[in-house]
Amino acid sequence: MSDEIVFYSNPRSRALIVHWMLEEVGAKYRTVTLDLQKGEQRQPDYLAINPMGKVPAIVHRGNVVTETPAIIAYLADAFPDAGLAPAVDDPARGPYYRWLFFGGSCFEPALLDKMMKRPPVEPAGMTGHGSYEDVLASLKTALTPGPYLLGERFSAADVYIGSELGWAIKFGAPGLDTEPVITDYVSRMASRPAFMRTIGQT
Ligand SMILES: N[C@@H](CCC(=O)N[C@@H](CS)C(=O)NCC(=O)O)C(=O)O
Repeated sequence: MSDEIVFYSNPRSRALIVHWMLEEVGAKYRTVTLDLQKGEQRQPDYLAINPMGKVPAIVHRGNVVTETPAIIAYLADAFPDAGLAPAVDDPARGPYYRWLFFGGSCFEPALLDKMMKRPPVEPAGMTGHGSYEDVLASLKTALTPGPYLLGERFSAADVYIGSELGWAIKFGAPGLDTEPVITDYVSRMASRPAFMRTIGQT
């Protein structure tokens, strides 16, 4: 069975996060670009891969993986030589999972609430992702003193959270570009060679 990863992507989407991760781990991959405007993500061939009709998705050794943080976690484990996931018995495995899941379950929905100006859901305690302000405060604490979410160690969680923070700053999410702990972190991420390859700056 081929070891090549098939990467279903669109360059103007969350697939960029997976693209960066593929470059970080040094995977051999082939990109299939879907035209989202033309609805290629809704064609039967692709719905057989991801019934959600969304990118990104990967197929590796016959395994389909969808959902950006799941793909990131899968690649970190599939390419252990890249050292982007602490081992299961490493004390850093807990914080690693914590921030990887926090990205998808708290940061992203809180950010979208804020950007879309959605009214707060009542009762507030039922909202699993809490408030945007609490999410940002948690991330600032996690990144202090840094330089990474796991302290001195760069991990796949940084690929996910770093990408989302970079996106959030680019699109003017409040409370970010005035916070050096956040802006320095995002700059650190953007200077990684794998990230620069992803955005075509090398
Ligand atoms: N929960 C998914 C979200 C993926 C997603 O929303 N992808 C968007 C692009 S960023 C998409 O494919 N949209 C096309 C559509 O829904 O028709 C993940 O984390 O990967």
